[in-house]
Amino acid sequence: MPAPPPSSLPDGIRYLPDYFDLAAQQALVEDIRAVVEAAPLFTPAMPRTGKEMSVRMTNCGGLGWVTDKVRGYRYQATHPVTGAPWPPIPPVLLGLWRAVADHPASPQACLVNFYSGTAKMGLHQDRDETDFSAPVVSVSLGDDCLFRVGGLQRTDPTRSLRLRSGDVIVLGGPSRLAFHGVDRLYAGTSTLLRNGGRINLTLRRVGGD
Ligand code: MD3
Ligand code: FE
Repeated sequence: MPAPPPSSLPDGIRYLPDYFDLAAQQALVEDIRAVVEAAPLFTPAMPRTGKEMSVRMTNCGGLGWVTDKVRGYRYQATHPVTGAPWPPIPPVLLGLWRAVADHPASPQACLVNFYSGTAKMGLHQDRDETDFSAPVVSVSLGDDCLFRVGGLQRTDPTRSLRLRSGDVIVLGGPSRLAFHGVDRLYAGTSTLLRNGGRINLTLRRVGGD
């Protein structure tokens, strides 16, 4: 029997493995430590049920993505616990956007996801933005994870990708509304973060301007 054709990534996804070298990853971690000092990680909760997510989050940029039981998913200009404005997006991430996003305007939000060893993120679409013409640009730091991406319907077939520290993915065009999630971490695969775990950064345009 002939081998099956290699499964390709959905249209519009650009995978840039090892985009950041080790020194750049270390510098980014320092930038994110400063963000987390100004804007502590919070535990997001699902709308209505109030069920807590296993990923902890914070943001930088003019807007940040937050969620809680009562008010649900949304972008807002201030931290949900401290009430302070989000710290600015580190310059290196603005440079990354300019280099890979192929979009004229700067990112308005950078969501910082922190995964401990057992954290995961169920299959979902990112659709709390109003401007889907801009891509989402993602940076992975720390332990490897198993990332999954499908199509525009939850039941469409999915592809799995092992994301490693320093990898960048650009989710644009038809992939912008693809279902995706993180099935698991591979603990102990990176020494970048002193206490292990994984950080994912997503640069976004929110719209409404
Ligand atoms: C595919 N984060 O924050 S990043 C999220 O690794 C999120 O923390 C995951 O899903 C993480 O919403 C995945 C890669 C990613 C981000 C946005 C996408 C993939 C995407 C939007 C559309 C399609
Ligand atoms: Fe997402």
